Amino acid sequence: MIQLYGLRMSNYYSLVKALMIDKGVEFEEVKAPPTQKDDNLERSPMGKMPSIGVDGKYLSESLAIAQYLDQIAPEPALLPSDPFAAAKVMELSCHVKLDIELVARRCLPELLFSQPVSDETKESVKVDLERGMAALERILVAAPYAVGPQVSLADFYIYYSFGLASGVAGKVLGMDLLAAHPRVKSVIDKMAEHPSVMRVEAEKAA
Ligand SMILES: N[C@@H](CCC(=O)N[C@@H](CS)C(=O)NCC(=O)O)C(=O)O
Repeated sequence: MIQLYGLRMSNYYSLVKALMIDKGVEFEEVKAPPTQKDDNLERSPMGKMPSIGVDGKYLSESLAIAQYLDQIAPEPALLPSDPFAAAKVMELSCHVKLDIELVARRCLPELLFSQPVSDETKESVKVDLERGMAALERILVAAPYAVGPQVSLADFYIYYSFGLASGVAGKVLGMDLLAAHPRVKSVIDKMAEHPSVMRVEAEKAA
């Protein structure tokens, strides 16, 4: 049995939970807010969520956890079997994570904690988000999933990154991040109907 540490409100926690459900891996949820306390740092060296526990050992970072899950429970696969196609899924996931979600995060303190971010930060986030969206458009297939007919890891990163990124863009930057990107929106809408995602969202709302 794997322990999943974190809180349901976290997008990356939700992503890992959806992957575990998809793969039929047995897990239990352990409430663990992000802190700099020793027990949390032992699980996650930056004190973030999520992390998982496996036989008394710990692993953090959603991408590393996803790779681990794909190896212990290969079906349904998160990556195509062709090595180059698999690397393209990782490429897309990295761009979404680093060039969109992480960029939007710079404005998260204003959205979540009413801690205003400077106009300068907002301007730079807007510019960087536009650049990240353009990058995503260049490599997105959206037919109907991110890289083609099958769900892959990239679809989970898109779904769980845009919840945060679109919220920040709309509420803090006054920007509709998806308005000019109907193909990205179609992938998000498709993933909203994915059974594991539906269960995660329902349990989050409960
Ligand atoms: N790169 C990490 C990011 C995890 C992350 O940013 N988690 C957020 C919650 S969604 C967190 O713990 N934030 C608290 C903090 O940064 O201290 C991953 O992919 O797992």
